[in-house]
Amino acid sequence: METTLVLLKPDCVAGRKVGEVIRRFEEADFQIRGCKMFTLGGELLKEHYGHLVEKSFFPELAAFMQSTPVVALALAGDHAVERVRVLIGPTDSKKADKGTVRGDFGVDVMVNIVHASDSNENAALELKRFFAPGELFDYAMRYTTTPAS
Ligand code: 3AN
Repeated sequence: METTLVLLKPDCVAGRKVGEVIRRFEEADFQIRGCKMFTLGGELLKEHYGHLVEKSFFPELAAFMQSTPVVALALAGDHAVERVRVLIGPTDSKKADKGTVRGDFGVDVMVNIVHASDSNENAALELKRFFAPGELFDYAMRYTTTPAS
């Protein structure tokens, strides 16, 4: 079991795809361990995109990421880091297959619906970045979701 960090970006939130994207993750057997909505502050954004601050497109990326609140998810499941990346498709939405989240809803490399951790090391860092310890939950299924007949 692994836990990975997913951010639902402004195009996902403003485009009302939050429910659909979360449905896909749940259907793929991921358990939501954490979920919160917030606006990305400048410091947090620079920390998260530290490897991109020097890039010419960073101001555009920052403006996009701060244009609406985002939703952070902590998703647990078998090989969660790799399986979530497969489910969302490659960074460039134009190169993503139909049936992947980015292939179905993304526009390009920036407007690409979601961010997801790309390694276990980064998942650990990113979960810590976006969730306080008390905001991550461990729980088991105790009630059925199938209505009694
Ligand atoms: P991923 O999010 O798939 O791990 P990274 O780490 O290469 O991809 O890029 C981080 C984010 O930076 C991307 N999700 C995208 O929003 C943005 N980005 C990457 N390349 C560009 C670019 N050429 N122009 C604008 N934004 C970009």
